[in-house]
Amino acid sequence: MVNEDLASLVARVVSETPAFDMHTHLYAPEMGSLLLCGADAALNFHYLVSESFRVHHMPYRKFWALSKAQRAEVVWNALFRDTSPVSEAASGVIEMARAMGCDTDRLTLTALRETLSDVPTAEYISRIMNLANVTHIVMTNDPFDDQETAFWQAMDTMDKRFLASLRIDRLMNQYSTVAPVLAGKGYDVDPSLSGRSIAELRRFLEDCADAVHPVYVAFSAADDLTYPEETGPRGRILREVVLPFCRERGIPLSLMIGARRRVNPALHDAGDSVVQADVRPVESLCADYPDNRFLVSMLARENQHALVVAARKFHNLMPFGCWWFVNTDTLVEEITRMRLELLGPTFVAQHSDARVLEHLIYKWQRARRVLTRVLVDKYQSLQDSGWPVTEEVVRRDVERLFSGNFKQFVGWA
Ligand code: HDL
Ligand code: ZN
Repeated sequence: MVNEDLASLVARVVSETPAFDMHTHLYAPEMGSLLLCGADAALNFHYLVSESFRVHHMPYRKFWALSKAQRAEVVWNALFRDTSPVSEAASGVIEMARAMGCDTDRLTLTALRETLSDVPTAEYISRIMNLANVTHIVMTNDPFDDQETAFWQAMDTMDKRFLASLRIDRLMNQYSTVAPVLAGKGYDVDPSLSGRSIAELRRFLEDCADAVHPVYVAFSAADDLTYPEETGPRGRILREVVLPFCRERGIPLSLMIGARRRVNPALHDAGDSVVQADVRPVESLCADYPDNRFLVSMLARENQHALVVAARKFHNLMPFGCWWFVNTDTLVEEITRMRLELLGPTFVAQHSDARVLEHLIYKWQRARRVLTRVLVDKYQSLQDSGWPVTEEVVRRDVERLFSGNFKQFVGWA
């Protein structure tokens, strides 16, 4: 029997505890149109785009020929008029609309467009971060995205609530393609990693980090990440460039494993899928590099348990968030229970992966609802065993799960 006082205490503390959103696709407002917000951006979110095709079955070419506003209309009609918005992403639109003041009992696309803003002013950003109770937002910064790097020189003067991470998927997974791009930027590298390539790749990472001051370095992989990796350039770049760079810079490497890209290319960003991967390379990396720290998130539900067990073996391994296809109420609850039961409150409970500013609202409301449910259950068991569960210990644990574990892991001052 849950003690109502305990349930309301946990709910209040979880609600009051700010979150440090350690993985998003948001950008500082000074980076212009890269920071997405507003109704049309929200309805063009790739999760909703892919779900809408299951309803309207429009030819891909016809859909992509539409304007952003027209695509938003098609998505709205499919997911909010012709069917019920019960999916994670569709119901999220209703939640954020309600939080922003819409009458959701008669919500229209027009009302949504009038209530949300397409312009991310400082006030609008603060309003949404306050609603979501998020204090910091970690961006995903791609050194090979020229539209984005055009802003990098000014990074130091940008909104301090937005922090950088260095996302090096293209270096790790498409080195033969980026080698000539790097050579064109003055780095003496070649596709076979001969000559000064390794030293120059290290200089490239140092130059990127000097510009954006990343809190971590990240790359994603499908199920092809092996370690030691003898074939292809990724193994050498990882061992001889990235790991020493992270160790000497004192920042973790984030491995995001299980994303199989462009399974349906016609869906663009919505065309990626999931694949079950092997956790053993993660264990071997943690074992061989005890002075490196590894943030790890895996995309397949089937990998979650082995990742948690690996985190029991290696304290330089920090599982984080419930990523993308496992960021659903059902799987977030399953994963959070698994982690609490095997790790205690020593992991990063969630990240939003927000692509649109207003996503912060529903993704963190969801995260708080699920964490509250799970923590009430766990604290109730403790209390039933006679252990004192005070507001102080609940607040300490939730602060760790929402920010402290991450900040400590990345050496946040
Ligand atoms: O690779 C990633 O960081 C993923 O999060 C992808 O960006 C994915 O498209 C996404 O937005 N997931 O939420
Ligand atoms: Zn992401």
